[in-house]
Amino acid sequence: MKRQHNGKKLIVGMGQTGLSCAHFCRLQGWEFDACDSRARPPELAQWQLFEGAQLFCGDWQHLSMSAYETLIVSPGVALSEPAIAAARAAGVEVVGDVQLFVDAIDKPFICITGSNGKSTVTTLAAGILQALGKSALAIGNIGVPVLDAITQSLHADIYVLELSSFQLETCQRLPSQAATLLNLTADHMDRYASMEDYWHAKQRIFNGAKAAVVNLDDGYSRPHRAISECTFSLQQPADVCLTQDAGRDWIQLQQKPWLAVDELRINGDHNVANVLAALALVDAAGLGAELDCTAVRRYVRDFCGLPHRCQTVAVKQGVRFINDSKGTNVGSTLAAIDGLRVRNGGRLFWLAGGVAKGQDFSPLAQICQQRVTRALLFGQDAKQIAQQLGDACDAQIFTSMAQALTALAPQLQGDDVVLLSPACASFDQFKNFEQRGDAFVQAVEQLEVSQ
Ligand code: UMA
Ligand code: ADP
Repeated sequence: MKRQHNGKKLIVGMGQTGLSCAHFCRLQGWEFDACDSRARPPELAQWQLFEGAQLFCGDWQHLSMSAYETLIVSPGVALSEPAIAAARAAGVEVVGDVQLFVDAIDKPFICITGSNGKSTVTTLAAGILQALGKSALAIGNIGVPVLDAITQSLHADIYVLELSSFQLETCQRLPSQAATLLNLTADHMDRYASMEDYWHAKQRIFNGAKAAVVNLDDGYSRPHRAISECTFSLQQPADVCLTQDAGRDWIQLQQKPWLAVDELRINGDHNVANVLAALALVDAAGLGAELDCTAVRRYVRDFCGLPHRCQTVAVKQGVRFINDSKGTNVGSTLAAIDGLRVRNGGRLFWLAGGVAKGQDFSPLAQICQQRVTRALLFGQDAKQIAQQLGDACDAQIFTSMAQALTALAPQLQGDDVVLLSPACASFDQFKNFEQRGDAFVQAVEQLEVSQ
């Protein structure tokens, strides 16, 4: 027997995604209620403006989600939540904002996921498309809920979607022009049972894609289904790769040197890989023939990266301070340390810590042994990190990042590098990674470094 529903949607999670879903429901003329497990979500005042919507804040275990026709679940909410799982088992449809968006638009789009490099590749791909004269818009996990593009009339010829594994969990079919899973290293292990489970969520990006952009340097990047491929690699021949010409490394496109790597302003090998990925995406989306032009070359050459990603924020008495607050997992921090060039015998001091998200930090031990003079650890899981690094490098624990910097300052000398790349989420001590990065910049500004 078919269950009787009340015909309403329930928006689960009242953060920025939830709000965008509420505006979208209004636009569609759909009735909805909303719930959040926090007693007072910060955006409550905005929610109270939606007449007729019931708002349930606080413990939702007694809320009958099964009474609703559809649950529209925010990415931060796990689908394994008992109330959601029970509703699903009772036949309630469970969707997310990305599926609603994709079903509603008639414009082409490309999709990007991966453990690291998503925002950089998303920005680069949108920038390259713009340099080609398209009105391209970067949306999604990058910080703009996808449905805002509809409710706020952010029109584009082509959308570039950054998608997290959380967002992909609620996607059934994404008929993109091209999709990529850039790389996979452990992250969000508090939400997934295993790496395989995490990989399965990420692989949903290829369901319905016309073409896949594959990173030949990462085995996890290959799609689970047969699909047209455009490949990229730093290490081996691929559709978009590196080549040598006249003693210099070049980015190679369509079998020809396209731009010399030493002309790029962005730092680190991982960012060269990000450039290759963005070019491959635009190529796979059918615009490869147009890439051989000055406007795109100039854009790629001048792109200097996004804030909070391996960004030099100050040089004091020769000491370089680098903000990589967006380094929120072990894989990203590995790439950040590996890509850093410390000059003239300077030492590397590494600041890390926060919420571990179930990660194992031992894969950092080897690079710490080779490159890091001292790890300065702070926040909720500092002790766990120290234990898992073992005796790979000297490690000290502090209650806060600011305290660590203050203690370090008198020991710094010319050519030293201080890198904030926490390998952890920030929400034990900060609102988000941006606030953590800003706090680092502010603390560095006030720091006295004597020679
Ligand atoms: N909530 C509950 N119960 C829960 C969990 C969350 O009620 O068990 C509520 C919270 O109280 C809050 C709301 O859900 O009110 C928050 O929703 P959310 O966590 O889904 O976050 P949004 O504010 O909607 O932002 C989300 C993404 N956040 C997450 O996936 C955690 C943002 O990515 C994204 O930019 C935004 O949608 C727009 O698409 C941030 C992120 O940290 C940057 N992403 C992770 C990452 O990049 O590693 C995946
Ligand atoms: P995401 O959106 O996936 O978090 P970002 O582009 O914001 O990725 O970069 C986050 C951090 O990940 C950077 O600060 C850097 O330390 C690291 N990173 C960036 N690109 C790569 C890559 N291709 N491989 C490994 N690590 C990377």
